[in-house]
Amino acid sequence: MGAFNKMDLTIDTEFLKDWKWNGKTALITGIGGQDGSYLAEFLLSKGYKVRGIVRRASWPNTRRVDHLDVFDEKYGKTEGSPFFLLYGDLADTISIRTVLEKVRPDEVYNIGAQSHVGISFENPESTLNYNSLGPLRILDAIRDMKLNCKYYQASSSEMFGISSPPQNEDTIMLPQSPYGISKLAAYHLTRMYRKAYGLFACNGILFNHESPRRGLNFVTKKVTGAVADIVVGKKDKLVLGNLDAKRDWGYAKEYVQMMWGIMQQDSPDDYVISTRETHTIREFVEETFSLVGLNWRDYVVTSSNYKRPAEVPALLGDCTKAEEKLGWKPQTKFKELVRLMLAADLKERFVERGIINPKSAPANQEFYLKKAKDLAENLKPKLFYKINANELNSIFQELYLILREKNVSYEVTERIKEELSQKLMGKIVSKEDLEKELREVSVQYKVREG
Ligand code: NAP
Ligand code: G4F
Repeated sequence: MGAFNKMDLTIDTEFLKDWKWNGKTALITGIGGQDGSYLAEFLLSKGYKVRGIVRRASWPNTRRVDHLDVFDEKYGKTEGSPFFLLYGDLADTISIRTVLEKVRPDEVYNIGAQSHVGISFENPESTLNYNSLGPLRILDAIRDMKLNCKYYQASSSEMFGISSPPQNEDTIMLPQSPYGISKLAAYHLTRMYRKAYGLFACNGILFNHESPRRGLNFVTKKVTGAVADIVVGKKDKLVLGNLDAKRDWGYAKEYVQMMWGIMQQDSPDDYVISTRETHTIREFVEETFSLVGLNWRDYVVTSSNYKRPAEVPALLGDCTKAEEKLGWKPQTKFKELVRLMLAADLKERFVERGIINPKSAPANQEFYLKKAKDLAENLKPKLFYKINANELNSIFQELYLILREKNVSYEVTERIKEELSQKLMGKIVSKEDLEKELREVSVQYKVREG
């Protein structure tokens, strides 16, 4: 419970005490991820026995579900236990078949994946292995082992790529990343196993969904985490990539309920789940900073390091089918999502820094936002420069003047220029840092000249 409390503002596990089996067993791949953890909670609350696949890691990768692991003392990893984890890997066919044989699930939720689009450009091969061949391994094992179970595939709005918004189940899919392509292959495999072999296999085409449990290197969590860091003085800037892309962001805790809803229909099908609202990354940033009374322009710098070789410019989901057939109605939209993510990060930082006592930490968002505003009032933002060729030219002009006044030779001036170029090019530095560098160079020069 302790570690987990750091991620959500509040968490209720009381329902676990009254757990009663509904007769069904669910297997979740990627149970240790954002969605996996919410889905496990949701299915347990519905009386499912939940089994999760985790892969071996040298450092804990089960933090998001440790609070659910409360049954071992009573049951161990036995047939009767409401919840336990098994080792497995989407790249390992043997492990998948072994787990399926042991668990014999009624419903399989395949939500494990290499889920980061940016990283998929750097690791395309393993991304396709986990995200495309992983589903194939599971689908084919279900077919071959003649398991009587339903299959959910975590498909993604990233598959739409450059197709114009709004996107729905009939929109052409033109993915822009190895990740998008890997998910598109899995989407088609799921449809093919449904058609060719009659499997109850469904795709949930989910648009971006976020939460306090979101991975740290996705843009929303990066922004809310950075604002919390800035407020407590742990950070003084936030470096981002493309601010112009638009995303349709919803709340993960609500989205996982639709994963289940899709599996409860009479026949298998594919559904878009979204909020029908889209916002730029810039708007997300602006909204987060403004909640604590700060101007984002004082803290945010952009860098090509976080830009992708190809981008999905605009996502906006048309979820009419899910509304009509599943009764889907998103409750948490953009502004509320930003608030709840930021409040959770603020709570974590305040506890970490001893600003509040974890034992008496209140559960309402307003408390954290108000305290953050008070703290932010005293912040003095630094001015940051991203040093590029233009910036260097103006720095050198200043330097030439200083050095000329001191009668420094042309050769020494050029050497200093070279040194500074190497040190600063591509870096993001504050005005203060820049002045310090220039001062250091002139001192260095005096020593050399002396
Ligand atoms: P996440 O937080 O990154 O979780 C992914 C999970 O998959 C992690 O538990 C990870 O384990 C596991 N995993 C990765 N590679 C694996 C492998 N080879 N074998 C077994 N497990 C593996 O992702 P999420 O946001 O919860 O997303 C859940 C699913 O929905 C993913 O398939 C994602 O692609 C898809 N999706 C997400 C969104 C979204 O906005 N969140 C939208 C559409 C679709 P480790 O902890 O060991 O890495
Ligand atoms: O938060 P992101 O990394 O999410 P992205 O690429 O939309 O993918 C997420 O949603 C998909 C559904 O559409 C999922 F299938 C996928 O698994 C994942 O959950 O980036 C969102 C946007 C992008 O346009 C990116 O270029 O934010 C832009 N961005 C700008 N600066 C950044 C950053 N993204 C990240 N991760 N980090 C940045 O610094």
